[in-house]
Amino acid sequence: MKRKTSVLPMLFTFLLVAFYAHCGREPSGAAAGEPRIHRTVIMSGLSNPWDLAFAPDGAMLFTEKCRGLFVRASDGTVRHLFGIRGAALEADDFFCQGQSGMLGVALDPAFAENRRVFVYMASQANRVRTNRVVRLTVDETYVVVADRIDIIDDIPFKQSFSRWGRAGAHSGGRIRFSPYDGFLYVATGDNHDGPLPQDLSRLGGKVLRVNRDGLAASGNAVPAGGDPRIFTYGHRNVQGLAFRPGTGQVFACEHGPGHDDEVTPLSSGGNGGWDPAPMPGVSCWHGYCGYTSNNPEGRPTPMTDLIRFPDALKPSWNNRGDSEGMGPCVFLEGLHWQDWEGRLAVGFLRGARIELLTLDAADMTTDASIIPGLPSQRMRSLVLGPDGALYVATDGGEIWRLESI
Ligand SMILES: [Ca+2]
Repeated sequence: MKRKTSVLPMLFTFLLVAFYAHCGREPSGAAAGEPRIHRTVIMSGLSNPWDLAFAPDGAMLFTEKCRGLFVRASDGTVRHLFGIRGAALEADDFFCQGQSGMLGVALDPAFAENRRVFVYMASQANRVRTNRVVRLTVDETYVVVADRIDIIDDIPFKQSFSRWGRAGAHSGGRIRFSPYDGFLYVATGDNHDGPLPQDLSRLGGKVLRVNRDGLAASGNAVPAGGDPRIFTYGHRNVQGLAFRPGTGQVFACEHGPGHDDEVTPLSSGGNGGWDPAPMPGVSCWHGYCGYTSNNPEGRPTPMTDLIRFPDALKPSWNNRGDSEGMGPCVFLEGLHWQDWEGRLAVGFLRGARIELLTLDAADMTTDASIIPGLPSQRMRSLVLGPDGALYVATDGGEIWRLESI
């Protein structure tokens, strides 16, 4: 008797194989040697979270642009530490406008002993408003915030609306301690002010390098007559700072003008080559040629002008052709990242993605790929947690934990 063949077991097997194949691709589409990424939303409903930092006890400090500094303690409790009314320490001079407000946050490398927290914020303490780097102390229970000292109080702020945008534009705002030299690096912006990035007497359009009191770091090689707190100059609007594992090389991730987002390895005293001031014979609205041309030939103002500044800092990577709002960046560290270990993760705002850059020994980018499977969100902050996971703050109000599995 001929045995009857049922299609049901075959169909079941097919569906089972298809199911596991599908699971294997989700959510990251990992290739051999690449990690799969598991994403967890650990906070949501926040108002423009801008930056975060982890304490050794597991607490996560984070900023909201228009409200101030918060902590999510290791037990999940959230407290408002500093900023508008209701915070443990209120700041009457704090305000938010345009791209400015409470931006970067960094913890002292010796936080466990000295409990010092640093934030970058807009202040109207003086008639001419500025961005400031403010130092605070917070007690071990995250209830008492005290000892406010404004260690840098003279970072330029865009005072009013212009043809190029609103007040508060291009304020920079990322602050990071280098684990290699121990200094605090501070990213500032050009304020839509043409001469500012190449003006060595003012702090806009720069990367600053200071000690914990805000004084110039030793080894800042700013040209003679310049402000000694300047580490590099000639920047547009640096949004990310990262330190390469192993060498400590500092990188700036910089928001471009409609073309040319840049990732640049920095060296002390270097000129980033951005000069949006009009050259002789050129006229630009409000004296700012950042979106047009600063030169008689009509070339778009370059992010790195190697014709006028042949010794300018060379970018490692240029998101050529279409600025997509480069924002934060951080190196992935740890063997759990597999093939991604040592890559530079770069977040994009309008581009709504995270790119991974592979760098050679000379800090130049040899390959770029996208972390697959993530929702399209404006990526505002990227930080490695003490657990080795990558934490992401989005403009949409969420904080994610990206774990490699
Ligand atoms: Ca540049």
